[in-house]
Amino acid sequence: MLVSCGVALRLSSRLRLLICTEQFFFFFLCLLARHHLEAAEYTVGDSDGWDTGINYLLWSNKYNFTVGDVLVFKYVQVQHNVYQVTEETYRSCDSSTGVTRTYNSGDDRVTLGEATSYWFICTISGHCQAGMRLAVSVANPSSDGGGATAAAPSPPEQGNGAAGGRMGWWWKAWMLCLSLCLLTLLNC
Ligand SMILES: [Cu+2]
Repeated sequence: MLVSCGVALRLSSRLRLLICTEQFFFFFLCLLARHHLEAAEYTVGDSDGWDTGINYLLWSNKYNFTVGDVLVFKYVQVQHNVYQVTEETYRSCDSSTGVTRTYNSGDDRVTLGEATSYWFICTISGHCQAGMRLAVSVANPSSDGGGATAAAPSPPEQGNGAAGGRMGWWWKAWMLCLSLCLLTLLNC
């Protein structure tokens, strides 16, 4: 009787620890997920940064950009720059017209504030022609990848794929949380 009582007590304290741990991780995950769904930060070109010889069409097709996301252009300051331009200037690489903003810090942060398309080029001689141009289309966060996406450098089905990626991230985090809880239970 006494033994079974002790076991019950030990089990219940384990259970309490489990619930406590799980609540902590769930709270932590909620914070992370909320931040993740609200805005994401993308380093243009990932580890390659903003440079010649990189296919930025391929890069931008990997992601589903939503309003509030931030593009970070990283480059050696005097070697490149970032001009936000019109679609026409993006296509012609002629920056004598169609420039809406310029950046040259080498670590430029551009907030994608509207559900529309954005175009960027580097205006150092020959760089735009050599591939230093980027087009991104930005959707509203509430859209499920189709409707509100701006007319479109990237194909519409891209949206669903990237939304799936976000969901996948959340699911992985949830599984990690469950694994940690299980580990806590086994170790105590
Ligand atoms: Cu350049």
